[in-house]
Amino acid sequence: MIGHGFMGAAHSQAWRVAPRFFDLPCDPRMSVIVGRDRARVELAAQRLGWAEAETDWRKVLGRDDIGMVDICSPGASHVEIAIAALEAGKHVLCEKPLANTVEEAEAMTAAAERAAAHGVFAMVGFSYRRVPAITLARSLVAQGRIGQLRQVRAQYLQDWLVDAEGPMTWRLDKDLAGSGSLGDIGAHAIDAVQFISGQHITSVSGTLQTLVAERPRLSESIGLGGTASSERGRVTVDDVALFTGRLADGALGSFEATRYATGRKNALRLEFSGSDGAIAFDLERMNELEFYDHTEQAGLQGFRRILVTEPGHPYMSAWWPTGHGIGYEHPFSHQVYDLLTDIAAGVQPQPSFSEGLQVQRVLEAVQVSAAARSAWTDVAGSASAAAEAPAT
Ligand code: SOE
Repeated sequence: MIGHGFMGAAHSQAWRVAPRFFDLPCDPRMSVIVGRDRARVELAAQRLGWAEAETDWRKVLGRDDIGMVDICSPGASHVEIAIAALEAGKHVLCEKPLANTVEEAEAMTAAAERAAAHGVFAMVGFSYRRVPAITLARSLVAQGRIGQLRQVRAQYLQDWLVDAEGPMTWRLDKDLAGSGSLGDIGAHAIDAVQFISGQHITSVSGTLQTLVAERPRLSESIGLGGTASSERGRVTVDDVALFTGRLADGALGSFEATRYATGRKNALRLEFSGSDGAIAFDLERMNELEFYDHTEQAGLQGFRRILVTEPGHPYMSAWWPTGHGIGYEHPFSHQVYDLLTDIAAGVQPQPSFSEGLQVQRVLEAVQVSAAARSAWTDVAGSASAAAEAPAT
């Protein structure tokens, strides 16, 4: 594993837990965790359950006992590490967004395609695809339960930046993170909409805005620790991303990603309105899915709340008795399960780097549109995108 911040901790937990709840085709060993600072990475190894700590990821790639590299470091590092790992014959799991730019994502996708020809696979970590309610939503749409999709509403709302004196972090630095709310959480909204609808976004019209231009720097600018200093850092990313998107079959979507939605902690809200029904989801109530069946008898129609905790629901037979919900961390274990199962079967795990690249193209189209005062902008490659719906 490369990186030991928020995502490093979440993925580590999944590597520890998945083998105990799922029948995996192999018994993964948590060998080495890599970080730049020796003392901190050693502490992380102990806390997160890794056998060894290392400060140079290149050394790890040369080892025969390493079969997979899990990249949880800031976006700017993804391209170099992922390509080197694939070329060294290691499978790769890479956190989203795939990269900081479309060019980087293209290079990573090309490397992944070369590696796949030799049975070495790469996957991008859009973990919310493995929230059982989201997986269920996708199958309801695929079964035609909402009919023809006409409109989508997608919001990813957080509020951890509301305090204007909150510290700078790498997530506010374009050189490290690529973009702000757009790539950090908007990427999830884009992937979830495309995954559930089975359609790509083909064109967008967007606006981006930075709300707080400067923040106090911590004595250490990357990571969780550090004390505030009097020095101030410039926020170089968007704080709010708003855009309209057209899906391949003509449905219209509104998208919002912000970390300034006071009171909303981690609300990925999705609503799909179709000719025969509708689906609604909110990550703050992640064990529930709302479904409205417009074909039911008039006067008795209404959104029904499905508690997605039955053993027959996706992934749920591995966990607790009916009604005993799961949390933020569980989809990461589902991700480990699917990843290892597909690799063992010699099948490309989803989402592939090529799907990560397509999301990156949507992000870029929003940026291009915003720079042109919201001019409608095609998502690169979207002519063929209509024919290539996201894979299951
Ligand atoms: C990881 O999947 C992630 O996107 C984080 O990078 C975000 O910051 C988080 O809030 C949602 O999950």
